[in-house]
Amino acid sequence: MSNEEKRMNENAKQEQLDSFRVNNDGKKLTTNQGLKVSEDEHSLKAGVRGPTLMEDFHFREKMTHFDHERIPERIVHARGFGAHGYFQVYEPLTSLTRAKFLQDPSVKTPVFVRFSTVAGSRGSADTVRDVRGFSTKFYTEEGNYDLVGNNIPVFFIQDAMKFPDFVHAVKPEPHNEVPQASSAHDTFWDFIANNHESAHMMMWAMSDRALPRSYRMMEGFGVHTFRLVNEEGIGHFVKFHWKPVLGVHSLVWDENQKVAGKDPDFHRRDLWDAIETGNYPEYELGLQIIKEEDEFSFDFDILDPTKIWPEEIVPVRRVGKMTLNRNTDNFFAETEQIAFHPGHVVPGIDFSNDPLLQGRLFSYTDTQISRLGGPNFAEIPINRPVAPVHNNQRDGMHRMTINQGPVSYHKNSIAGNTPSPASPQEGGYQHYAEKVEGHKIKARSGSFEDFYSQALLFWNSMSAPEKKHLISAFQFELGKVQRMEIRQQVIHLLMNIAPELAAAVAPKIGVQLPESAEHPAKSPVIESSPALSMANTIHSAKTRKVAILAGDGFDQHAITLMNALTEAGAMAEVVSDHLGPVAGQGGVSMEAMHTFLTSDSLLFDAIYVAGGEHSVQALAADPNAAEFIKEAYRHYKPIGAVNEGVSFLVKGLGMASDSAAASAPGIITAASGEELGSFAEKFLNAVAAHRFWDRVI
Ligand code: HDD
Repeated sequence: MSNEEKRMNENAKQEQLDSFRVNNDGKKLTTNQGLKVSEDEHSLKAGVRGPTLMEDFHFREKMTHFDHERIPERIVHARGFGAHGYFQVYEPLTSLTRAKFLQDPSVKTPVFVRFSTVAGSRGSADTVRDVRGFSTKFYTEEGNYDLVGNNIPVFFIQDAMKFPDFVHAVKPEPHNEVPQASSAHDTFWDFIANNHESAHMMMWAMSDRALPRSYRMMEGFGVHTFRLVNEEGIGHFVKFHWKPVLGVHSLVWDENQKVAGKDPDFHRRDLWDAIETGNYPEYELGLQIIKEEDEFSFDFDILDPTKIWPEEIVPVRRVGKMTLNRNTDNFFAETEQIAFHPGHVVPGIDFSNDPLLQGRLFSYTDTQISRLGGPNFAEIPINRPVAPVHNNQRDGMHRMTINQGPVSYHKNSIAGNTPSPASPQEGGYQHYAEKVEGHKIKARSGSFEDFYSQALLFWNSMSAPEKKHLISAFQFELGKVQRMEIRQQVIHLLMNIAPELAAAVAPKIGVQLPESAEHPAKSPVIESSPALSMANTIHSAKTRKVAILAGDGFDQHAITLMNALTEAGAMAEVVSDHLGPVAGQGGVSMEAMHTFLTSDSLLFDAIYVAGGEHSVQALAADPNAAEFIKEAYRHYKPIGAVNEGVSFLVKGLGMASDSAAASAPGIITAASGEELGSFAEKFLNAVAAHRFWDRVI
């Protein structure tokens, strides 16, 4: 198969990467020059106790390489995790776009996705309150297309000119580099207080959306308005969405903070494990489309990146699905070296005049040049398109290709004027011929000035528990702000959005509640948007992690439940007082992967306490076992127990009786034959419900 034919294939990218993959298993150790070395533990010395000799080229090479192993981390989104997969469109989108990868449902376009946090450094914890990056590189037959988005559909600022200011404010403060990966500090809130265009985004960032349960359970958004252009040159405004098949789910704040200590790699481990176990993460691609002639039909400016297009007004059409099915071979080579750029487009996808987007188009190449060490980063294996590359660019640091012949300029006669530009019919990219007129001016359109109404729409759309979480997020974050004036200013901002919210936060952070709002929010375009609330998402037990608490002597119901969980696609893992086989009644056995010391309730979605007198005695002997239940209860998670396990649960939670436990939300117990018969179904329903917010904590 020629290279040109290969690129049509779902595995085209993997086949290309194969030629760069190296496996050292069973091989002899060599230098970078291919020379076999006979010794790798001692430097060459003049006498065993004598000085090391300069001529030890192996030592010099090994040490020099080590000395230069680090590259600058990304200025934002430094911590991330990636995986390979593919994308398939459901039906041809010919009427909207000429992009080839959006035409043929039988074509699987290879992708690489990188998820990230924004503010923290490369070694920071996964579970912090932050926006998550959601970047996708489609290796299409027409070249790479990058959709560089976030898990929140709006942004903090409206013009890229302010991006360095915003990032300086949210990053650790420069004098002492504190705090790490957190917006709960003075400079961030000082920025918010003085830049009210952030109001809407700040509501999202304080909501549970900023605490995802898993990268597999987050939405993704292209944020900006882009353009789709069809074969006839007709354009439509578009917003891109990723909709996770498992629904959108979050952790609770207390859990989020503690997981950062118990397992700082929580999200990357979750994604890695899901792919390794064949539970491939899936996301549907959604499009919101606005016709060119309707550009001014809305009470928000469609170019403003701090605004959503409410889904109830502009519905999301699901047009395809992305599946992530392969982990990386090497984190650095793939996840760290991948370089995204919102300006990597293919014919049929174009830009809008969103001033944030336009500024991004400059920043991404610029940053890769210092991060990846020169202008040839597109030649790094993970960044190479599967489409062939032919141009007159030459030389520079780390050039990989060997371009033949004397011609490196256009126009030429030596090579018959090739490589030659392609006409649009031949696949050449043609910019959308938008007519623009205007005076040069450093200013912002008045149509971008409504900062509060969509922030209010977001507030109005939250369920009661989500509102409660938002209030405590503001109390926490502002509670960490040292300067009283900043806390006060933010309350003035909240008054503009929702006085009810301001009133709930002000007394807890020691500032005055103003009598009225300075700029009360206009009524939002619709009263509330159900699509914004996570209460309305998909609920499923699939891939949920259930801890089976059991010691030797557990009763056989645990096996029945494990089977039911596995059948429903949930993940059951045994936690015991010892690792290895745990012996149950009647000769059954389960394998404990964790002990109460090596694991924690925080790392599971639900808990089941097995029956069996000896088993329960073993649990009672370890105070950490009772902690499992208490913590799960405080985090609103489902807890199940059967037979003798019920009394362990009742005692652990300090409840008055078995019946009090059985009537508490999200607690499923069974002791009689009939109850045991229906337990698995009830417990699975509880696992699928995820959290029981009406529980009294
Ligand atoms: Fe950005 C990285 C998403 C605004 C400048 N950005 C970066 C990444 C994501 C986003 C997901 C990580 C890519 C990866 O995984 O490697 N950025 C966004 C979104 C924005 C946004 C959704 C607003 C809608 N960004 C934005 C602006 C600028 C930048 C306004 C500057 C003008 N972003 C960068 C950057 C980064 C970056 C400095 C750092 C590392 C990189 O590009 O490759 O160029």
